[in-house]
Amino acid sequence: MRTPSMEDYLEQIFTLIKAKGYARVADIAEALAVHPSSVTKMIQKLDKSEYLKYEKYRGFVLTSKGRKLGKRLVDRHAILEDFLRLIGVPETDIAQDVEGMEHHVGPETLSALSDLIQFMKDDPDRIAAFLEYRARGENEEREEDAHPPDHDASLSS
Ligand SMILES: [Mn+2]
Repeated sequence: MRTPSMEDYLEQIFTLIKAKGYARVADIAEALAVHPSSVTKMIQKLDKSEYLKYEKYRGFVLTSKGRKLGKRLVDRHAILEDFLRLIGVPETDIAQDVEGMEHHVGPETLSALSDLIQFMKDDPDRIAAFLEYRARGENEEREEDAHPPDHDASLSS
């Protein structure tokens, strides 16, 4: 498994604070499946970059810079998740794929994806047409596997 990045930490911290009002090292460690000492190290790094203010024994709070970026990261995650779900990616793949994709998606791509999602949702027929198109393709592939095309027949026709 890949090592969570600074963005993953900030995203997780923002999510925890939004849900519970605070983020504890143990909760962050559990959510990201890392050792608590890695969390402490990253918190110090985020503190140095002024995304949060770390106070020993008292925990930490996000700065406005940290809140702003945290929100952007959480939104980006949500948009990508929405997008994959919309195009019919199985739930079992969505979480892992978003984790891999999100760090590479720039604002222009995200904005285009966001518009595409809206475009599709504005008219559910568009989504239905796409899903149907994909289902048809999959059926054709299955048929081709079952009956490999006869080359002589296709040449003579
Ligand atoms: Mn994420």
